[in-house]
Amino acid sequence: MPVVATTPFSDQKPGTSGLRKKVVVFQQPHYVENFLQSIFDSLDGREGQTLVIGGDGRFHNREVIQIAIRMAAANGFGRVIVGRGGLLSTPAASNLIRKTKSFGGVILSASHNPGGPDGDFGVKYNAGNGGPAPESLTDRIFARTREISSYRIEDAPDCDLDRVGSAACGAMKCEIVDPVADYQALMEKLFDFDAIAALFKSGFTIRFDGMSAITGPYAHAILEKALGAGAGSVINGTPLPDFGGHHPDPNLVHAKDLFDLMMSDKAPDFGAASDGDGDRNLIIGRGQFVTPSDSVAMLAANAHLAPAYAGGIAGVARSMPTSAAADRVAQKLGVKCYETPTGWKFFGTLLDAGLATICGEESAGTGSNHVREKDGLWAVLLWLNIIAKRRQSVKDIVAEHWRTYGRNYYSRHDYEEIDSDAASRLMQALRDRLPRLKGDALAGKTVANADDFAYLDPVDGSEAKAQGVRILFEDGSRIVYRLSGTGTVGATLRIYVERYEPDPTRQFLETQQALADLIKAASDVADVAKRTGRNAPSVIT
Ligand code: VG1
Ligand code: CO
Repeated sequence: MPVVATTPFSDQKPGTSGLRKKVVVFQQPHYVENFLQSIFDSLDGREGQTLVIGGDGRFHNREVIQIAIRMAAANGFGRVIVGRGGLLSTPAASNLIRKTKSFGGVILSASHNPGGPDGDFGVKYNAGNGGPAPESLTDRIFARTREISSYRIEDAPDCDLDRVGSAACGAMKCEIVDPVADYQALMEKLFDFDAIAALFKSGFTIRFDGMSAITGPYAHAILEKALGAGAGSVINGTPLPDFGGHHPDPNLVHAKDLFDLMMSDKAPDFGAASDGDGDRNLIIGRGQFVTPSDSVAMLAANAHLAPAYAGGIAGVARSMPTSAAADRVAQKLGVKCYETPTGWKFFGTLLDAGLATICGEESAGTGSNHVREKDGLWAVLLWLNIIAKRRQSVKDIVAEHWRTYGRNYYSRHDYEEIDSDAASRLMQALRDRLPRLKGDALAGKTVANADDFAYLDPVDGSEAKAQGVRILFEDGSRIVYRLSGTGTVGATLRIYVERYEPDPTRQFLETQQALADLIKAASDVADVAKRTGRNAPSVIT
C-alpha cells in the first residue's frame, strides 16, 4: 500500500465549519491529502468501518472525492458510501451517516462561498452522530497537520461515480447511492406531505432558487415531483461547478432577484432559496421577508403542526448572535432556550442529549433533531407544512407572531476582507474596554453589561471562550462583535444589532431605520471607520 512522504502545511486550521481555502491552495501537491490523513489519524477505531463521502459539486469536487475514496481504502475503512456524481448536500450527508450507522463522513464544501477555479473549496469531517466534528476533534486534527510526515493512498483506478451500485477500491467496498432518496424518505416521515400537496393543488405558488448549487436535485424531486408544485417552481436547479458565476449565499444581497420578485405584484405566495451545500435557507413570503432569527422563533412556535413535532419540542437552541426572538417562544412553551457559540457543532451535544429539538442561527441556518446539521429544505418544508395547516399567508403569520411575542428588530453588518491585523486589534481594543462600558449611555440606552461570550457545554462540560464581544442594554437591546471563521481572504468583522419592540403600533418600521441609533453606536464604539478604513459595511443582512 503506497505511503507517500510529505511535509506539514502550517495553515490547516479548521474554522467555524471545517477547512476552507481558495481552490488554488487545495490544488497544491499533497495539500488535501495531508488534511485527510490528519483527519483519519485522529479517528480511533476506524478499521473496517463505513465512511460517507460527498460534496456540493463545486469545482475540484470530483478530484477530491476520488482521492478521499483511495485514502479511505488505504486507511482501513471497510466501506465508503458516496453520493452519485460525488454529490451530497450537507444535511443529506448527515442523514446518511446516521441512517447507515457510519463511523463518520467527509463533506467537501465551502458552503455559501463562491466556487470555480478562482473560488473556494473546503473539507469538513462529521462524526458518527452526523454532526460537525466537535472542537476536541478539530483540535486533534489541527495538531496532526503540523507534524504529519506521510499519508496513505491506495493505488487503484478511479471509481465510476455516476453509476449507482457497488464497486471496490482495493479491499474496501465502494457504494454509489442516489443522493436524494434517503433524504426524501426522511422528509416524508417528518412532514404532512398530503397537506402540503393539497395546498399546492389549491393554487398556492412557490419559487425556489437552487442558486445552481446542491439543493436543485432535492428541490426538483421533493417540491415539484412529490408535492406537485408546478414545473418551473424550482429555478437554477442544476448544480454547476462555479454556481453559474454567482455567490450561493441565500441572503438579500446575493438572492436579490428572488427578493425583488417577492416584493413585486408578480410574486408567488412563497419564495425560498438555499446555499452552496444546502444547509441554509432564505424564506420570503409575498411582500414579507422573514429574518432568519425570526424564522427560528416562528418555526419553534408552530412546529407542533408538523407530524414529527406534534408531541411538542424539548427545547430550543440558538447561537449567541441570533436574536432573542426564540427565547420568548421557548418561555411561552415552558421549555429551555440554550445560547451557544456560532457554528452548528455546538448544537450537537444538546440534540444528542434530547435537550433541544429546534436550533437556529441568524446566518440563515435552521434545523432540528432529525439530523445534526442545519437543513435548508427542511426549513422550507416546515414553513409549507405550517402554512398548509394554518392557511394563512407568511405576512399574516409574521404579523400575528410579532403581536403575540413582540418584534426583535435585527440586522447584521459585515465588513469583509479587511486587514487581519487591524481586525484583531479592533477586537482587542473592544475587549480592553469591556470593564468600563457597564453603566455607559449609548444610543440613548444604558449598558447593563458587557462581556466576551464564553460557553460551558451543559452536556460534556467542554468550554469555548472568546466567542464574541457583547454589549447588553437594560432594555434587552444588544450589540455583538465577532470575527468570521469561514472567510478565506483577510478577516471579516461581523456586527450584530438587535432591539426589542413590544408595541404593536411600532413593529412595522424599516429595519435599518429602527436600528439606526444602535448601528451608529456600534461602529463608533469599535472605531470601525478608523481601524478598518471602511465607511460602510460590505454586506447588510
Ligand atoms: C458563518 C455563520 C455561522 C455558520 C457558519 C457556517 O460562520 O456566521 O452562523 O454556522 O458560517 O455556515 P462565520 O464564522 O463566518 O460567522 V455554512 O452554511 O458555511 O456551513
Ligand atoms: Co452552508
